[in-house]
Amino acid sequence: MIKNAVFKCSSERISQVPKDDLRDVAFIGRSNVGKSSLINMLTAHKGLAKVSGTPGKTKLINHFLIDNSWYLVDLPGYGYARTSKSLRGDFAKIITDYVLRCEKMHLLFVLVDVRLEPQKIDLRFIEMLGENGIPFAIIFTKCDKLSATQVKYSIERYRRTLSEQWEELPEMFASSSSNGRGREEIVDYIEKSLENC
Ligand SMILES: Nc1nc2c(ncn2[C@@H]2O[C@H](COP(=O)(O)OP(=O)(O)OP(=O)(O)O)[C@@H](O)[C@H]2O)c(=O)[nH]1
Ligand SMILES: [Mg+2]
Repeated sequence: MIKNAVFKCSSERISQVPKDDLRDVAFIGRSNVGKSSLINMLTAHKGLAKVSGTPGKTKLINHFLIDNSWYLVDLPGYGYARTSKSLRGDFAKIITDYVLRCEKMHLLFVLVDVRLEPQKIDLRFIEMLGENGIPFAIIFTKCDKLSATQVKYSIERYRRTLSEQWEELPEMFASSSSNGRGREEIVDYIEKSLENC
């Protein structure tokens, strides 16, 4: 379990991220999917990461130091039209630089809104991760907004879609920042993955 979480720094580019040996666990996904909310939920710190109903809230790479031993990293979202000037392909440079080149990154979670059928932009992002050999897990957000049956159906649908391209499917978690669903499983998974290397 996470005992302590403190804001460390915001970076405009990857040359500015903390220069220590601590590893990053990062969250990416479309704007408004719930990345910042999930960080607050996992750490049980309301207001640690800034949340907003308006997409495009998180604009920088934000490092939160966890138990003095690793970082949770809140990233800007993709798929938000107003940032299109800085887009290279579909994704802003700050995102691709971090995800493809930041050596601190140890584990990446791609967040997907459980209410939506698989979205092209998420599938493209996942494909880019595959092409670059970046391992990741998927977290379905906002599960409080659907019934248990609908959540199951939606996750199955995602599995089926990914199975068309992937032989091995990534780890998947159902979450809700409103009711805390998924907290233990996700934190356990992170802690095991940090122990294992
Ligand atoms: N019901 C419900 N609402 C959520 C959940 N997670 C996030 N939200 C809401 O979704 C909106 C966006 O949440 P954020 O955490 O700011 O999303 P983000 O992915 O960080 O967005 P950007 O920083 O703009 O990329 C806010 O209004 C949140 O309250 C959830 O699990 N359940
Ligand atoms: Mg955010």
